[in-house]
Amino acid sequence: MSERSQLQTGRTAAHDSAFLRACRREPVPHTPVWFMRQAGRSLPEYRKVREGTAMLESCMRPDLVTEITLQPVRRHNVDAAIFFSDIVVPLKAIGIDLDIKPGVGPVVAQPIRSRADLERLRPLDADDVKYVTEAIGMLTAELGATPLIGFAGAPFTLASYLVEGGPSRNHEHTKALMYGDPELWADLLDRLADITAAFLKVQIEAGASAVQLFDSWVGALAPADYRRSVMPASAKVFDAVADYGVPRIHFGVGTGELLGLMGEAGADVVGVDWRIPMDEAARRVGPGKALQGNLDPAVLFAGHEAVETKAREVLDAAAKLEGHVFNLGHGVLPTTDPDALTRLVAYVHEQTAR
Ligand code: 1CP
Repeated sequence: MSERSQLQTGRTAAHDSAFLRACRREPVPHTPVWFMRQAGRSLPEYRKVREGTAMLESCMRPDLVTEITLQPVRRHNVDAAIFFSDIVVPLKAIGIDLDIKPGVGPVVAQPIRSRADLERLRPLDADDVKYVTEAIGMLTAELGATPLIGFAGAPFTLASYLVEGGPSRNHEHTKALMYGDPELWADLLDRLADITAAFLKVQIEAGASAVQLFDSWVGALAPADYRRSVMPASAKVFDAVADYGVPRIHFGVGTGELLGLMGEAGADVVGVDWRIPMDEAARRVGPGKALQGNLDPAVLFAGHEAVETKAREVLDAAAKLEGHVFNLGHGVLPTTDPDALTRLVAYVHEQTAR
């Protein structure tokens, strides 16, 4: 089979999956479930295959990426796989000097804060990330009817790592640039939008059935600032991949006040953290979009009875949604008991079987 027809077969096989149907707001056989950060972290089999290989190096090895992406699908019976990579991979691929430090996260050697620094952000070409295309080809062949979610960091969240130089609580350098030099800020976000769009296109063209834009830290902004300084760049990313017709998911943490605008930016599915109930989130997002969420990841430490009670609350609040993808309100915490995740998937499937 040619590469192209293999890709068509992969996406066609996944087309009627519960996950893609829910994203399209079509009737589903059961509420689909997947977990942000399901690949890696809490799984002993992940720690084993990662032994002796640095995080970024793992992301560039198609054999490892394939294995790590498949691990949670095998173990938990989730309804979708998420591609194992990181939001900073495309930045590394265009030559930004950065590393992912264990226990810390992405660290950038020379933060980007001036107009001259912008020149280091050249456009991303598919050839810069051949290992991504290769890994997704291997993965879709293995996954069959299970859809693969591709992802990227949104311009604001990427900018926050680039401008701060690493993880940040208050994003003060990022906000200083945003408020202090709006023109430079807009140019920075525009360049990041192009890089992000190119990275998502590579993943879709290689066979990803859906994409998620992670704007993890954008909840640090007020709605007016989001609308003025961030939304145009995120909207550019969503527009750039609209014609592929694959569902586009948009997620951030602490974004209760931004949900309407995040939907407006162009997503088909809006991710919700655990701070507001799903019915209230649906009211804020408005009609015509599916929602994803929103069990507090910390609930998984409370024992199965509590997990069931809290998962039932999520399902009840989501009962009238046009489309619901069950997920956590943020990523799986590293010390989570993997069995708690497996049981949660089974519980949601059983409770929602139609
Ligand atoms: O979801 C999955 O299972 C796929 C793998 C994945 C994803 C979707 C990884 C692997 N990273 C991401 C996205 C990502 N990376 C986000 C958005 C999601 C979120 O909000 O959690 C963010 C903000 C990052 C940046 C990042 N990379 C952090 C957070 C640092 C901070 O600011 O607090 C960290 C710790 C990393 C490293 C990383 N990425 C992925 C893994 C498995 C790890 C840990 C690797 C290690 O140290 O061995």
